Amino acid sequence: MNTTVPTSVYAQRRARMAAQLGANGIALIPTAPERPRNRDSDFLYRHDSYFYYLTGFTEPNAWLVVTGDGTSTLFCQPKDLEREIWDGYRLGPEAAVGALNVDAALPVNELDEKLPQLLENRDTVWFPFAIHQGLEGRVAGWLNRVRARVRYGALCPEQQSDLCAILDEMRLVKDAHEQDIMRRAAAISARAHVRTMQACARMLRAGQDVREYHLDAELMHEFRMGGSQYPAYSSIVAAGANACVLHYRADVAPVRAGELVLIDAGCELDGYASDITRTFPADGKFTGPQRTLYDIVLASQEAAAAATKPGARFTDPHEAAVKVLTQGMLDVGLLDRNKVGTLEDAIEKRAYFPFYMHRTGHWLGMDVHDCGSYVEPGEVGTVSERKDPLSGEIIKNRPSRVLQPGMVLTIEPGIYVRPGEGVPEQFHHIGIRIEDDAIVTPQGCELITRGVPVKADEIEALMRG
Ligand SMILES: [Mn+2]
Repeated sequence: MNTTVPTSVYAQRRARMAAQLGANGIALIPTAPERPRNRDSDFLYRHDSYFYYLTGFTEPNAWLVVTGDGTSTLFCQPKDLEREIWDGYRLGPEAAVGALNVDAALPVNELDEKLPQLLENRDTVWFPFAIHQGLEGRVAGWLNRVRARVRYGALCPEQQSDLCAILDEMRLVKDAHEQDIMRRAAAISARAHVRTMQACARMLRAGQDVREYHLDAELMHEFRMGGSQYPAYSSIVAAGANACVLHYRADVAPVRAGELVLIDAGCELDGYASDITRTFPADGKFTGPQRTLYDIVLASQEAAAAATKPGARFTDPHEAAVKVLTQGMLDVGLLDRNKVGTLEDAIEKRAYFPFYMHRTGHWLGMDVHDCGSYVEPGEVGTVSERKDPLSGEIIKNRPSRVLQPGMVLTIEPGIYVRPGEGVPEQFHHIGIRIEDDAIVTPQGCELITRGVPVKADEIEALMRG
């Protein structure tokens, strides 16, 4: 259970959600299942983000039921001394009412008996669609039990609605408690990147065999020393050419002096993710071509950060980054002016795409790719069509989300150079990404991950030891 946030905060979130269910609505929110890994071992347990957002409760086998009048009922594991000896402490329904600030708590083994009663005489049942395998079937089973009682005067809900539509909008704007946790998660991750860069240079200076997994271990050390429960996603530690594989993991490749290392790693703290990428020279000194591309990526990130402010669209930072990246590609000969034309032509034709093939950011929160619509809700009907210049497919454009204070997103431009016809050899196999986490503020944005330096000179200074 998270004790850093007062239980009243979760109660207020439940009340805000309840007010949107309709007077006769009811919402069902299960937490995540435990997942077997092999034989009788489970994967490390991670609660469901929606459930946690509304309860702060981290035990498995739990459900939250909220009715339109604002009444919250928790179903959780009953106290069981024998199970607790093996698996650990359980809060239990009796203590849960006070500890979690809910109106009622019941043992989870009574779920199938109690749910049909709770669903009776409601008009709409809300639950997260397409998140929990088998949930739709369980809801159907409970509704059938209600229908069997129609001849006794019971009314059965006639509508099912996606609860994510309500919760995604709420989660998109982070309150002060969430921002505080995210700043602390970001600070731990920043320290982990600093530690890892320094360890890399130090080990190479000492003549040691440095592998990607050694650097992964340094990250994990700092995450856990900072109190983080686990990484927010599988850390990417990519030495040399591996940086051009976007979803590479930390593997066994040797880390060599003269090559770059790309690390995309962030910890999860009390249910919230951080997400940082740094690219640094393994031995602490950029080569000329590495530095040239690095400075282009950094300039594009600065342009994207400047475009991250209230009233701007979610796509504005991406467009700002693409402009700087494409200009840089033209300047250094990655793109040939004679073939792609002016900067505007190159952007229009998406000529940068072979070297920059992903978006410049995503929402960040409890999930590393957090929920929340990227389309402005009031403008979903405003559709324009264009033909993608590369695939030829028709793309429907809807107005992108307008940024507002409290939204949190990453800013992560990059350049990835695979060898190809006309690609200058000095840049072959260089992959660079720079990623920071930004909270949109009333004035602009706050980069919460700058505890780890980002300027090339500062990285070199840090790695000199
Ligand atoms: Mn990211």
